[in-house]
Amino acid sequence: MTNPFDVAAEAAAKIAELSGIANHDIALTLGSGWAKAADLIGETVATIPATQIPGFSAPAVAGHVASIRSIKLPNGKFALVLGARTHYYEGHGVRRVVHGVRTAAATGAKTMILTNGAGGIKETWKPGTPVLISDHINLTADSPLEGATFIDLTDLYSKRLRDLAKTVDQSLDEGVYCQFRGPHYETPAEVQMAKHIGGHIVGMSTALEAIAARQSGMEILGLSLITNLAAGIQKTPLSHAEVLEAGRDAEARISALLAEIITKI
Ligand code: 8IG
Repeated sequence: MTNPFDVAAEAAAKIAELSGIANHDIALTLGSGWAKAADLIGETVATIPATQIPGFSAPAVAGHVASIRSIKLPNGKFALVLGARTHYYEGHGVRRVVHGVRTAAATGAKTMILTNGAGGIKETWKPGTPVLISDHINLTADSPLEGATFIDLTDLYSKRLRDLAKTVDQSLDEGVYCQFRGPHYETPAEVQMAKHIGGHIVGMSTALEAIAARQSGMEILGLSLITNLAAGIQKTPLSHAEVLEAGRDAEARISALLAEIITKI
């Protein structure tokens, strides 16, 4: 079987060729609600359909963009924007899930910003609230690491970067992200379980990606947009349409926030 790091190196070489940018400094995965950030952080140098890059697959969900962008930041650094997240629930295996992160590392990125849309367990969080991820609980029973690869996950979501984000917006709260397999949302009982084991945010991405980013030596910033209160916390049933709507409503504000954070990294 092909080594996943070789595929990531091939992907990075193709990005360098098609973008004309030999190395990137920062990488971002933009989840639902965060897509506009790409337009605010700098000048787009190249937009590459993800399908032209080795190892990427077309996205499964409407509202997720399938392109990879190279952006020149005001400070002269280059950011790689991955708009083509592969979710674990798509069933292509965890290698495909973390391919974007490994590709980002292979382009030279030292910082990985992981964003997502997620459900909130804290009742004080209204839909549209951005939250810093302080740690995670991986409930997928899977790992991107293969074989006897023992990787420390202390301070996985960099305290330094969380503090930096708070200098931009002091009102930013933090929480522990629980990754469920999905694609179904949780039952109210599962949300209560997540709460009891120390979770504040429920989602279907990010934790596996963060583990791979740590393995590649990147510093990680995790941001969730709370698009809905988790099942049972919110009294009405969850709908994907509402989730997209909350994302759209908050998009301009959180994208500006992210753009400002990036200039400080
Ligand atoms: I957006 O309530 C979004 N993604 N697991 N639960 C899970 N994922 C989500 C949710 C949610 N909302």
